Amino acid sequence: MNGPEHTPWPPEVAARYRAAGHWHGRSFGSWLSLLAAAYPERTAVVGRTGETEHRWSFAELDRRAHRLAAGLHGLGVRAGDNVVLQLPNVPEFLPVVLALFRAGARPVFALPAHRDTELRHVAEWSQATAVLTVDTHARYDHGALARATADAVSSVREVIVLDTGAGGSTANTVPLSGLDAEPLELPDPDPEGLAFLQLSGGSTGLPKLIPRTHDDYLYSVRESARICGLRPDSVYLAALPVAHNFPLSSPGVFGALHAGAASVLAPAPDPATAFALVERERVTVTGLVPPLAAAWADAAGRTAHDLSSLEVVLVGGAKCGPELAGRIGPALGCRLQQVFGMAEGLVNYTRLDDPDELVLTTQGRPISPDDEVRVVDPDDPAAPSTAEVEPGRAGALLTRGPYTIRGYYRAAEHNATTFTTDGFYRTGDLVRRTPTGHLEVVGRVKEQVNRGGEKVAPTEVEDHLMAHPDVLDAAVIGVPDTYLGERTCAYVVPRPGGETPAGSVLRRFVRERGVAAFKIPDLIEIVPDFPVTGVGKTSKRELRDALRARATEER
Ligand code: OOB
Repeated sequence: MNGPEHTPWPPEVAARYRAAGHWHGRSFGSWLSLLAAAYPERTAVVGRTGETEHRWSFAELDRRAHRLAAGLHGLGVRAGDNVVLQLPNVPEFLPVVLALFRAGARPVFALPAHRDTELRHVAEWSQATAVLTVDTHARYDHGALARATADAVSSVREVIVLDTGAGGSTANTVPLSGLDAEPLELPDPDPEGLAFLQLSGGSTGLPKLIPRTHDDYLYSVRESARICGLRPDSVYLAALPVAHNFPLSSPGVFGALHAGAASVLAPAPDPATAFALVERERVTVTGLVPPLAAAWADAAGRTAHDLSSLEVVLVGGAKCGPELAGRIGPALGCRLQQVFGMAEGLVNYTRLDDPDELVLTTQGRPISPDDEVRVVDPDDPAAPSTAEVEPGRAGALLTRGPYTIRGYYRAAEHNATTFTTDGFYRTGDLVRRTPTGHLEVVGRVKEQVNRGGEKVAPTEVEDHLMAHPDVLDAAVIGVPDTYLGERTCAYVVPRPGGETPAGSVLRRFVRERGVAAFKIPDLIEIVPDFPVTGVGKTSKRELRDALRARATEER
């Protein structure tokens, strides 16, 4: 853990973004005040907490965020504090996040799927002073998880729990409902300062923290709302876990707020749950990962629910190929918008008026005219950021711009390789650029498995497997999967002279170490050794290529 919290843009670049009108110099708190003044009576958020249905107007959301900010302040939460947030799709998510912004505290957006190792890691790395969570969600006791995190990480002083009536551990925790106090005048945070930390999908080890500022994120929110055609009478359905960058801001619940539109928080993204909400709330727009889009498209033909309000469905997080892309619009009676984004910044959208050819075959083009995109030779890691491959050829995508970070949070060493010296982020994605500036994602150079939008860092899973006493070595790779696009396969070399562990034993072992379920290997193959392709030590990349070739042969 070293290096600065946030690598600022060079002053002359920041001045350019301000002059161009990208950065407004406004914090999220003052943004909400403006929205509440502009749309006081309009519905901002609809959702369910346990058995209770909530429907809050912009004025009510603003009021709650003010009172909660004062309550958090009363508890000792201060400007500059990091607060690990683990909430499912409950309506409280929005007032909580906006209250933290108002208090100048920074939410660290954990996903509901994260477990002990991830929570402990992010709490430690961010030196969080509090964890804010839900009592029980999907039969898992998040109160107990938060308490265990606080016990393990000395910076964490408070555990705050939203009571949904689902039970679970609340010993030594503060009820969220108790943080309700008369609004205070709190100093407005610096718009160019840190607003929150997102978790990276990661390709090496545990997730990195992504520091986003008020100015940079609000720019991407405003432009996303515009590019996705949101209006005050739009209704956005947050089907995916709302703390993820896609349903948060692409255009997401923040984009909906910006447009004066309502956000409906779905407790689960399956067609049965979501279609009922689409019909009841007259949902106009939502965002889905490709496997869900496929499930929705399949289910649409059989449903009795009225989906006619749907206008736009965004699909992204993982590659949506032309075949699936072609099915979505006709099946759901809406326009498809592809989105290729990353929590580090850059977001690409196909535009609503793009020709079908581009919408079906590309993942969109950048939000901003000031997003700089370079497509470079992937085999030359030292390639200067200006040496680009020939037009139309695939290459590694580098980017910098008004809402793309210049460095991860306190990760100087990692930053030195993930960013070029002139500030470009190495996305690790392989893309081809069309003459129109649209990007087609054709692969990846980073060590990552994209499991239907959920990102798995192979080394993280390998480390868990190698902690087992009977495991000598492990290598995790992605193998093609018709539903998820890819799923994980762990190749495991047993320790000589020991027991050969069964796959089910290893899966349970990894689960019990406390990791998100999507990281538990889908397949486990026990192998006597790893194929060696050269002389001496096999590189990870060669190993993966050899295993992938073998997996393909065996299919
Ligand atoms: C989104 O964000 P992250 O941070 O979970 O993951 C980013 C990575 C990208 O670097 C790329 O490898 C992959 O996810 N990805 C796609 C994709 N969208 C994301 N790969 C192929 N096709 C796509 N359409 O996943 C994210 C953030 C904001 C909006 C949408 C997705």
